[in-house]
Amino acid sequence: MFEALSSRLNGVFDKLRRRGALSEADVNEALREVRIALLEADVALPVARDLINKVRERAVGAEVIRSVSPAQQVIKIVNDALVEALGGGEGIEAPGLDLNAPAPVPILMVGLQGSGKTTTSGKIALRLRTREKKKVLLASLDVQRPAAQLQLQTLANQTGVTSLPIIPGQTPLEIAARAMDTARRELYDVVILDTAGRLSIDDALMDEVAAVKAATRPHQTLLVVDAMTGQDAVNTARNFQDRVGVNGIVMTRVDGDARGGAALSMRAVTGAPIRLLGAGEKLDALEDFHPSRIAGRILGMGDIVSLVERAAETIDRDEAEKLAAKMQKGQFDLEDFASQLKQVGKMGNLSGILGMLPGLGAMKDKIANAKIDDGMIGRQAAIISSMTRKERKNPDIIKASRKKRIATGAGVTVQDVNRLLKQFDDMSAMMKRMNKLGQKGLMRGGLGALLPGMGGGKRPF
Ligand SMILES: Nc1nc2c(ncn2[C@@H]2O[C@H](COP(=O)(O)OP(=O)(O)O)[C@@H](O)[C@H]2O)c(=O)[nH]1
Ligand SMILES: [Mg+2]
Repeated sequence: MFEALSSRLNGVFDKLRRRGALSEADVNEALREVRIALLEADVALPVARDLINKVRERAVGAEVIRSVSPAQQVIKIVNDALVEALGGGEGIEAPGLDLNAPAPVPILMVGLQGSGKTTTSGKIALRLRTREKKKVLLASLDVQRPAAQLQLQTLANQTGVTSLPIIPGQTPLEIAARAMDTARRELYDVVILDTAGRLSIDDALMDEVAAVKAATRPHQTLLVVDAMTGQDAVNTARNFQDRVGVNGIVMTRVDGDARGGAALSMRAVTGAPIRLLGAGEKLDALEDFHPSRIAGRILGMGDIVSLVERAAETIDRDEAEKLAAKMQKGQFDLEDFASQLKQVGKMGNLSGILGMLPGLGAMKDKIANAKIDDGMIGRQAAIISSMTRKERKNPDIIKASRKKRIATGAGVTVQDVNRLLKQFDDMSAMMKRMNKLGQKGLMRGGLGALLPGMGGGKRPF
């Protein structure tokens, strides 16, 4: 999400930075371009207009134009306005889920069909069970699709939480009442009520959802919207807010290439904060929504905090320390290289990771052209696993016939094998040079060498 917007804005700001001194006209011209970029990213018109007006008011002041780095000031003002639009501000880090109510806390999931309600219910259940040690009951009120209740039951099994037993023929209201009864009797902390969606807004859906809401009085009514639907997501949200009333939004499919404007419009249009993001089909692909980090990502400043958090969750610390020690002693071999690749692979989508790195936002296109794709890691790993243990420990013995055998085994060409070996050579050489720089330099060198075209290596395959 946000790639196009991010690269447009970076273009505008690069131009501004090159100016040096800024006149009021320069700022106005830049803001006009920012406005176009926002609209192209599907930000709702009034939201874009307000944001620009706010920025202009703050930026056209004499201090900015006379300051040492006027462009930087303008960017900072745009950043702050984006954070505000995203629902953040002084002291607001991330709204997250609000469970601050007597147990059992009811959470009602609403939204259109296919927006991701059921999947998100499972994700929230998993997170509450594992991170917060909550006792969670999942209940499907979806009597529209025959398999819907079973879908939730399966998710409950996968996440290790209980789902309300299915009684065929019950109405959503009856199921909701039974869920709340069960939760009170069996002392659940949280009850997640997953409702049926429709393909589009209709009265029957709204009435049904409103009735369930009135009967269960949920502490959180979460509207689930699909980021890929852009402006429609905003219209859907407005409708649900008017007719049902929601106090939180979950935006799903942010792992896709949505333009992101909906995220920027939601707060202004509905008054409700985006609380969570769905970033994939897997049950652990749920993220808190951090306005300031997202703004940083949009402005190409990189979301280094999220990156470090993700790394801390996925990278095996012992393994990393072992590798670092080996690097320092110059004993790093292809087996270690493969292990490093595996760690990077575990962190997920490579371009997603790159997007979080500061300064790389603007390089996105270049990276895309260099065709760094996630398959690359897999192919490199395949090449290394086609080698014998001896070859991995001592790559120098890999000559023509061995290369041919390895390439055939990995389903790649001999050139691919050569490229990998060259990359490994570059990396080893760099490590030796960096030994003097200590750990920090090493880590940087390690990552750089993994990203051909940016570090020591050559073109990726
Ligand atoms: N890529 C991606 N797919 C998602 C996400 N959330 C849900 N899905 C998929 O969207 C489809 C519909 O989801 P579902 O939860 O059944 O939607 P519901 O009709 O609102 O209950 C399923 O195939 C999900 O795997 C997400 O964050 N990213
Ligand atoms: Mg569903």
